[in-house]
Amino acid sequence: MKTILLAGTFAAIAGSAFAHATLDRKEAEAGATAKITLRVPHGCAGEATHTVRLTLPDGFYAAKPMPKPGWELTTETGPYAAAYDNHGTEMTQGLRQVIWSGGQLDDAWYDEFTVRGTFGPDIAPGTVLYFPAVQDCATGTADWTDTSGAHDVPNPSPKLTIVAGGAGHEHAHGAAPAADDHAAAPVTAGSLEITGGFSRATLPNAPVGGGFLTITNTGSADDRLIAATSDIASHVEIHEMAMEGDVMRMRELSQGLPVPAGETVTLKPGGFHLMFMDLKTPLTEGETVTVTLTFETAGTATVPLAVGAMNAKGRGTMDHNDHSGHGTKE
Ligand SMILES: [Cu+2]
Repeated sequence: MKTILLAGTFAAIAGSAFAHATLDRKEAEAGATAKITLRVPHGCAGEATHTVRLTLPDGFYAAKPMPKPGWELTTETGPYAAAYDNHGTEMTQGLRQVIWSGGQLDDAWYDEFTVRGTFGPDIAPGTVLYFPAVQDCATGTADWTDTSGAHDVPNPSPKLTIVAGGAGHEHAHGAAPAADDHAAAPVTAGSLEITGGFSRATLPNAPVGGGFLTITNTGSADDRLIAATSDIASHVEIHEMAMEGDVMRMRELSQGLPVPAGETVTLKPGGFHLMFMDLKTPLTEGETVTVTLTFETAGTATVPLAVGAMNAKGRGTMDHNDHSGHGTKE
């Protein structure tokens, strides 16, 4: 996968009698996870700012605000206009507004307010995303909420322009690349057979990744996946997707994942999955990583995961190739 370069062209702000509140970046890559920082250059007509409210646009998801010493952080969440796929998890809602309050930012001072999030992979290059902001002062406000895009309005909203992503998400619906045949062979542990292991490429600064595979219990006793470890992550969790109200969310299976006798359990995007927490290194398409699974009865099994595209739906060799020489027979 190509290296992601966040194309930051930090052009000088066009001259204006009073500096506006702006973002520190003019552009962001579709599909990239990045920080956006609101720059607050002055107060409300001379007054000190005690509250800063920043509204996040559709297209900027899985966002997290950065707390600031001396300011109380509150947030508002709400539905997204469209759902996002977050390492196999469907995200339909999230952070929509961040409020830093209780501060004291003198008119003569300058400060920055930061949120980190991901830009939707399917946003067309050239799309402008607006991050409207309002400063509250003792008696007045400074509002930066005009999203018309017009020049010379007194209160332009902070904004940035989406540029094409470099992560190759456009080969969206492909499967993981064909890894070497050895990696595609099933791994066995006791009466368990594990096949089709794959993962998905991540952006360079992604905190988590997903792992997917199929476990078949050919025996006559139930078993249970109780733990997983990997060199690529500080720890690995076993997750499921579940509906909470009408929102699909992931949660950890604290009791592990049952693998009943004679049945096949599939870990796949949108369903059960392994979650690599605190990734130590980005996952790169075409590489193979390993995860060691621990089962209650069968013991441990170390399974290769072929890293596919960021939205790979399966392992290439399992989905498309007729591997008559390799498969469940070995
Ligand atoms: Cu998860």
